[in-house]
Amino acid sequence: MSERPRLSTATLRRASANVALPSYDRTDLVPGIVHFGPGAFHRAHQAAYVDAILADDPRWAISAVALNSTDVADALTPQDGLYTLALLGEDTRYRVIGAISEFLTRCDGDAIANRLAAPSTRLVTATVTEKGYCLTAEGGLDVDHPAIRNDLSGAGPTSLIGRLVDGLSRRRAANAGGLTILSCDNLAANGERLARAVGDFATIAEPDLARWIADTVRFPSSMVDSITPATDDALRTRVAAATGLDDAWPIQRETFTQWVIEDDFHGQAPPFASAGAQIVASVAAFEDAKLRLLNGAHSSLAYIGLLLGHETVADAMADEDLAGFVERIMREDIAPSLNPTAGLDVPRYIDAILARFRNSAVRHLLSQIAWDGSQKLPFRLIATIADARTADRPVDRLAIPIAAWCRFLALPRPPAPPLVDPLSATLRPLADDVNALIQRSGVFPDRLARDVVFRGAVAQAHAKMDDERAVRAIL
Ligand code: CS2
Repeated sequence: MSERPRLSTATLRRASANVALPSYDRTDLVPGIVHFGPGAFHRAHQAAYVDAILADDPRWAISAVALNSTDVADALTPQDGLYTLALLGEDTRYRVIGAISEFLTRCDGDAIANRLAAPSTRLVTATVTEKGYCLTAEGGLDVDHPAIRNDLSGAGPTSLIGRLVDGLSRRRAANAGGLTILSCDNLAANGERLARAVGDFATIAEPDLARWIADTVRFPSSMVDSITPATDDALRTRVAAATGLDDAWPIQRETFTQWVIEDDFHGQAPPFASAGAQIVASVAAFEDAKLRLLNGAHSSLAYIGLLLGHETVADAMADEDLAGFVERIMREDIAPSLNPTAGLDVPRYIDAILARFRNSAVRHLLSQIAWDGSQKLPFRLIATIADARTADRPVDRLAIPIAAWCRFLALPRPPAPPLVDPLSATLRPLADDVNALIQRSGVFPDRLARDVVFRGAVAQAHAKMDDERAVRAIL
């Protein structure tokens, strides 16, 4: 057993001198934000921005709602919600984040609805990953999704959408006024999609409420970016050695961070700009560039890299064949799909992303990025392919990561990493036949599923991926 004290309010003063600590008095905190999904990304990204504004206004603390597992609450409640953020670099820096003032879990249904209804709550944020939105391929609420069916049956809400509508209903009854609900997930037009899902649900469950929501609740979109590898024991050991305190669940991320938020708030917005966020009239161009270039390249590296036996993004980038392929797909296939009016210097943006991927201080597992391909690929690569077909640009190179995904699905496991995907039961039987996967998985929009040019390009790439040498040869 370690002799070190565990991180908590009482032990904070014993942290090593080089650790940055909350600069505000945590006893003053009032939760003004309800956040759904306090996983690693939220704790590395939005919570760090909130941490930076609490000294100016302690009424923006976070009430963190974990919808599924109670793991985070179990680990951090004994630490009074405190955790360490490691900012990875040649000289890794450590910062204790104090922005989360309470945890609620799926057992606290009433408390969650009350928080959403409280006048002190002015902002709701969410990082529930793509699958947490329960959307159909066409973008509306999937009313056949088991969680949505359950929530519409009145059995008590379980999904993000069900919980939001439940809380908004209570807020309206309490006359607590409007609210801003801000999606922080990697979905194109994330605010619009969330608004539509909440609106669709409310229209079925409580039509009057749907009208109230449309009039009083704002759903700005936002683009979020910071590479956040999952926590492992090596991080726990490094954090304990560097801070002098044991932390059950520290978080690590690269130093780069970006948050672009659409300026569409109900009432007062938190002063996130003072913490480095960009508040802009429209985030669409930022979202497209980030999802298609960074996340599209990430998923390409993951599926092709795993077939080539690589473990991390930095390993995959050290493979010149693969790094060259990814750079070409970004510059020659993805960049032409972006809206040129965005005011973004695309070549420099690509340079910066490639440099971030090469950062060997960040040990980002390809298997982590490979999760949930059915939910991620539509935003990351499939939309780019659909645009390329409309504009009559070639799709042969873009077809290669799709074919690699298909090969990845069919790998024997073990030794391949487990298949983590909400559609795994549908995908596995289709993975031996790339045409069946494209036509019957529900992942590809009808237009592409019927498109013989696209299907032919994927089938051709797929046929040439029998072993590592063959995969390398088509890059
Ligand atoms: C990654 C993202 O795991 C993944 O799928 O592509 O989490 C990526 O690291 C972030 O979006 C970077 O902002």
